Amino acid sequence: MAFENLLWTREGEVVTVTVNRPRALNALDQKTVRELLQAVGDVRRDPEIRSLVIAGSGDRAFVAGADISAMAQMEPKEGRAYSRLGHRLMYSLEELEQPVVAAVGGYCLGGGLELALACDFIIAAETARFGQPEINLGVIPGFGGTQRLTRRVGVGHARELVYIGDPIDAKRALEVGLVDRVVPRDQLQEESLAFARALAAKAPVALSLAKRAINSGLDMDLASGCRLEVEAFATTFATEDKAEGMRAFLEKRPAVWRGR
Ligand code: CO8
Repeated sequence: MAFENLLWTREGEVVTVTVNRPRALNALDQKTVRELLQAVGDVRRDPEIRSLVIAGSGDRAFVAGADISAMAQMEPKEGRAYSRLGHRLMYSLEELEQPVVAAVGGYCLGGGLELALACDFIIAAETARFGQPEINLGVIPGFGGTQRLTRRVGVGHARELVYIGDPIDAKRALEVGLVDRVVPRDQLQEESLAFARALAAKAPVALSLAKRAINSGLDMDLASGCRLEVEAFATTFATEDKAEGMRAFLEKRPAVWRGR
């Protein structure tokens, strides 16, 4: 786990990956995006890891966007490649079997908001600020913001954030459904970890199937999504955890999940 721009910490079944470029407010250059892809791959390959938290180092930012000094030099060809690289990262988070929590303190802008939107949950400090300011740079969101933001907050709020580019505070982000909960800044780390631990304590196969059904279902019509759910539901019946979960209920004791 040797990363230049990330910190990797593990506490039991929960890993925290922290974007660590505080001098650039944790802006995502290509190296950082590649390292995040590698870190997500490391989590995917380790079934003992049951949930992932993504955070930003320092007090000021989660991630203040893609790296503007790098993008300033880019021609369309490099811009396309950078955008594709970012999309690979966001898909890798959505397709990860383990649930992912974004712990957002400070600025969460542009590519940083797109990173948070690819996570299953967004927990925000009261001091967090969210926005898609790309319009003010003469570009548009390029790591999935026009799509995932719209799916998350609806077309009206997404248009305003993307067309106007002004950031919103955590309270407003909660009102529009962009974030899942808001906590005091000094409790962000502990609250995010506690939530990740609660996720880690659930039946892992069932949770990953629920994640896949919800994420894939978002792109389907209702009937196709329900067919997907039937198959995912049936798959849980082939797991040891299903037998254990129901037996434990009937025996009035807590279940012990094996992830099989
Ligand atoms: N990229 C590179 N460096 C950054 C970024 C960034 N996104 N954000 C901040 N920094 C750097 C600053 O340049 C500054 O560096 P230095 O000290 O060397 O001058 C340092 O971080 C601290 O920033 P500020 O001095 O500006 O701090 P302030 O408190 O005055 O302002 C802000 C904080 C409001 C967050 C301000 O820094 C800002 O507006 N940052 C840019 C935010 C932004 O526009 N983000 C969107 C970028 S575009 C994007 O994310 C597109 C995603 C899709 C990419 C598709 C690929 C093609």
